Amino acid sequence: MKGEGGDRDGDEALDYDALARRYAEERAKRLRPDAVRQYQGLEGAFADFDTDPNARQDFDRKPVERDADVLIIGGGYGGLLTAAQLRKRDVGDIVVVEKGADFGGTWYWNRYPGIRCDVESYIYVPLLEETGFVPSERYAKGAEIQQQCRLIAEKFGLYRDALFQTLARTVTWSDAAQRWIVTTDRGDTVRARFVVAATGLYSSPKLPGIPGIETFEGPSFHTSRWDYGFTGGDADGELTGLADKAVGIIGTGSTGIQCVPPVARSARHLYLFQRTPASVDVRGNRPTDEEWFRSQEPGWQRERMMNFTQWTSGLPQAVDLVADSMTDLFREKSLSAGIAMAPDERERAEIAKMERVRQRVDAIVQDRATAEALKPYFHYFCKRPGFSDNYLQVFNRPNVTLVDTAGRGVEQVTRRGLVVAGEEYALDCIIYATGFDFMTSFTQESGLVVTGRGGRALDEKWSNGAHTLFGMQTREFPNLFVLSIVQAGTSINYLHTADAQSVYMAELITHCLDQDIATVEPTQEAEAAWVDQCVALSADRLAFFEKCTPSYFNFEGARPREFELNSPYGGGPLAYFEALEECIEGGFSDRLELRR
Ligand code: N01
Repeated sequence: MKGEGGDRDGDEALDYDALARRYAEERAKRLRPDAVRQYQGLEGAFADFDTDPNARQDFDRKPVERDADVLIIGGGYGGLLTAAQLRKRDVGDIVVVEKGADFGGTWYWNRYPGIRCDVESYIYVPLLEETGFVPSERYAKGAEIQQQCRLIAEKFGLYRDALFQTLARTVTWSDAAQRWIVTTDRGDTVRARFVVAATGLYSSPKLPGIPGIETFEGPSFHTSRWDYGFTGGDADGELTGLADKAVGIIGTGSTGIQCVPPVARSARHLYLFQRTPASVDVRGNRPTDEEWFRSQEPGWQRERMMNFTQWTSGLPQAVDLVADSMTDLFREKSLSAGIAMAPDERERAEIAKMERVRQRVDAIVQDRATAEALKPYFHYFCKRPGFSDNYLQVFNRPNVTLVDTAGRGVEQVTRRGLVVAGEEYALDCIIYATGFDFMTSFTQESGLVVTGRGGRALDEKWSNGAHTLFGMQTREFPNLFVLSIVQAGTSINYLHTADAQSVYMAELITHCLDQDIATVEPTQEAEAAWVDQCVALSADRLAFFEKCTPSYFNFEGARPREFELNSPYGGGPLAYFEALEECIEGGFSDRLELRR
């Protein structure tokens, strides 16, 4: 097979040893002693980067003081799913505290041009059967995905008690009241029986610590705070404000490859600053066949989600319902066996896959030097795989320059622009597509100060990494749930994991409310056993990521102790879902201490 999809027949002829050496060399070029410390958040000197272009700046309201059965921090999909499952079980008294001015979370903040889901929308966008929403395309635009968030909030009556443009600050357990006392930056106090911290996986944007970053005189912003006031247009592109501008984008991850094409079409000139090339495979988006969509039998969405997670967990099924570029990887015999495969076999399979991605670059990009610079040399799963049918094509445009930094990154930001290899590129605007803090520290990313029983700080308990049952609960912090993928089994479709977690939380909370159970927390033994299991099962993952090019997946190539503890559950999503179901079916008491 030849062409844009690459040459599968040529895999046998690959020099695997030479490529493995090349991967190791490329990794070595990118390792830095400051690892994750090379980045900085949008605070302190960079607080200006954190203004919300979609919120009312003059928004004001009186502080709220009230009780609630459940307080959910975060109105993204994690919080919405949990609230929806609770409502389905008739839990009425729910307050959602949300930093943004509406529901949506990731999809509220990220409105950059070109934004879409990278997992098929029919399995990514949850509760489609409940709201009746039909995504217009297979990989839906961000605005549609946020629209579904609003529909869920409306359907389950969540607007009435939501506190928007509000940051939860402290979450403190009161043994006397058997409640969490939650305070916010608007002076609110909510006394809640249960707290769900659904603060998101990608909610803490980061900027690169490039010297001089504060000196640039033109506009600059992070992709999750896109400034349409400057660029003009909207998420569909046509950024009319850029017609006479030289724009610099830093970053070529999933966000970079989505926002580069619309900027390239609109700007006078686009300079794309690349440290590591992305792997970019075929996307194949297409409009939804409404007749097909409406002919689906009840329960179809969960079935489709499960089928995708089974395939992408290396468990081939009779039928591949999603059948896209993502499951295609796992349909290839070599990779479908990959999960249980010997490490060297897996390595060869991934090298072969990446070779086809490199062949695709050659098939699309005309300039040979640019094509060479765009070829990724790392194992396919070291980073989240990228898919696009218009990203590589932009490098054939006369108004686009790839500034490859040979793995070193941008050297300096000046008043006028960016410096690479001693050369200054004069720019009217700099856009940072540089990603988010990820699995580093829950308290740091969420900004929450959580204090449990006896004044124990969560920060302190988790100072060397998380200690949880199922990634969601932790002893000494009764009635608290944290929604993340740390110590949780994660599907490539994160919303499948969030769905399973929301059902677990809703079942447990409802059980406690119905049975007058005042507090619930993991037993000492259950928590220790889960942590031990997570550590034991993380060995393969750690060995794999030791060979990977630096990224947020592997703490930028460092191996801190937290890596073992802050990893996803190594048993995979299917075993994780089973463990949750078993716990629900067993009435919770095997692993949890339930006190009246
Ligand atoms: O962030 P990233 P992202 N000089 O961390 C580069 C999800 N997502 O926002 O690779 C130059 O992946 C850095 O370079 P390098 C998805 O899960 C989902 O793109 O580290 N460059 C890299 O290219 C995704 O994985 C969707 O060498 C510098 C980039 O910045 C996650 O969000 C859409 C640099 C950061 O890439 C994060 O993706 C979008 C420097 N000094 C995102 N410092 C969906 O469709 C950093 N970089 C669902």
